[in-house]
Amino acid sequence: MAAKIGQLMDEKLGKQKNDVLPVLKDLSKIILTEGKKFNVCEKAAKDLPEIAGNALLSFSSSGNTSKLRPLKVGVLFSGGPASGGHNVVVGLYDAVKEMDPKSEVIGFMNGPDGLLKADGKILSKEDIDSVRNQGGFYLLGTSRTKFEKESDMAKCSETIKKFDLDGLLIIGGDDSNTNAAHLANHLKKDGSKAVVVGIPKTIDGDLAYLPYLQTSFGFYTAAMTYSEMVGNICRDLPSSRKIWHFVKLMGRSASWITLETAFQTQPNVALIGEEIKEKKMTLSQVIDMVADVIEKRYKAGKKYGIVLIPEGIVEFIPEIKSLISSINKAIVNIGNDHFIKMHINDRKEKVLVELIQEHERLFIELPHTVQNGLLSGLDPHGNVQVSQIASDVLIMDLVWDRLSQRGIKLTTQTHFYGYDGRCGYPTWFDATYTYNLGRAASILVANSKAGYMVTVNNINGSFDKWQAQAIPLAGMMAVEERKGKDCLVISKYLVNLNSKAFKEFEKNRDKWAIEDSYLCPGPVQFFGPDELVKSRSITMTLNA
Ligand code: FBP
Repeated sequence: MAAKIGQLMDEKLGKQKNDVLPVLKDLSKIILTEGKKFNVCEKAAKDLPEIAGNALLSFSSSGNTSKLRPLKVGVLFSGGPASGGHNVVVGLYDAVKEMDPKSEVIGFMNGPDGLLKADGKILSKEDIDSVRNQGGFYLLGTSRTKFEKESDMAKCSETIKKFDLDGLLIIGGDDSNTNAAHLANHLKKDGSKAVVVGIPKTIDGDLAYLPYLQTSFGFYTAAMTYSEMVGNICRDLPSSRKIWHFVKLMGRSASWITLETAFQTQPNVALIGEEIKEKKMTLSQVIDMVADVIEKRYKAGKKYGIVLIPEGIVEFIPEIKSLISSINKAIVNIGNDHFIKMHINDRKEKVLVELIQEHERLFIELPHTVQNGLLSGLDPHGNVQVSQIASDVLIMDLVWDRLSQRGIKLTTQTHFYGYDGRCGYPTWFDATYTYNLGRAASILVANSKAGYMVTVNNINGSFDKWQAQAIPLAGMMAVEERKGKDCLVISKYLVNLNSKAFKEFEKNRDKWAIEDSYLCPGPVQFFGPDELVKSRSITMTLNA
């Protein structure tokens, strides 16, 4: 039988050595230097006193060699998978084994659950070799469990003691790194020798803290995977010339993925949730905006095109956000466990009774698939599951109705590119970024630095200019209202209308709307010329 490409790719990528930042090559020579002290908000100073005084750390080479001790480091994935996660573990493993072959990396199974249940295993060389440069989180699995109660913290401490850990890497997004900060503080207060290091992950791109953290890993690979699929549609459009495609792209809140995919493919319309919110646009205005572009193209003889819709759009449209919040409250009143066991018609009936008239009217006008999505129950954080809401169908149906009123009939199709893009082979950028994050994290553990997120900065520049850094987690935190309570969290990095990336999009979108300026980037590249292989996201590069 002919070789299977999947097997060849796994083998070839598994053998591919990762580029190492010059400063991280000889681990025995690295020194950490304290820089800027971060201002922490009042609540962070009060709730996280053990780590609130941390200053920015930069990595440099001292010239002198020091003896490194064997380390035991735990690692877990938290939240949605993102390409590059395995390479954090690989980078960590290679580094601690270089420090001392007796070092061990303990992987906790199924995310934070594994830490709570002390379900960890020592990772072998075979484990590591099997995931080098591979997408997904399948080595360990993941979950969205939070450490919310004091008893959770105590369980984590016990596990850490049981495995005699010097450190723990939490690979996650904003919520997981919020968890990491609290656990770091708890362990330090307890006098534990183990330090917690946060690793910035999420395909959504909403974990950044400029100028210190320019992007989370996984974002670029996901955006490029979606761009490949959108680009293929873009090639179909002027070929078959008959369909309007409505494509929903993942990204729970932020519209970064949609913006990046827009740069990569130049679609006719890309809706940006943050713009809709800032301009306080109603659902009807959003529908008009899309319908106007379609009508213009229709009059120019073009009955085809593509609209990109961020997954989180519904939460940016004020009246829908308010409806979601009422449904959220209604489900809490009914009891989520009871609610999800009910038949969909009964769920609808129960919820409608709880809604005010204005929300009831809006709900009834929504397409059935959207109604069902809104009634799919709450996620583990107690929120309506936005990814279950068919916002592509919502926009498509309403645009279709609006254009019918204008005498225009369309052929339409919806798509949801979500889980399809989270676990692809990492781009060179994500593979390299994460490998170096893992290596840099080992140095924080070796130096007992608690309460930091490790980053690599200047990543918009050439590889030799990249710089390893560690940012104080407490300094990244702010107070936000969550479920009616003031909580200390890492704020989401949303698309800012004054950012260079958004301005660039704004400058081009009218042209993309009418002309066929489509681009088709093709698959993620790992081998070939540097300008393809070593590419980075346009949004991150502009905003840097
Ligand atoms: P993280 O923020 O945990 O990285 O997850 C992001 C994401 O992929 C979103 O884009 C999406 O809305 C969500 O996860 C889906 O979550 P789940 O895997 O739990 O369905």
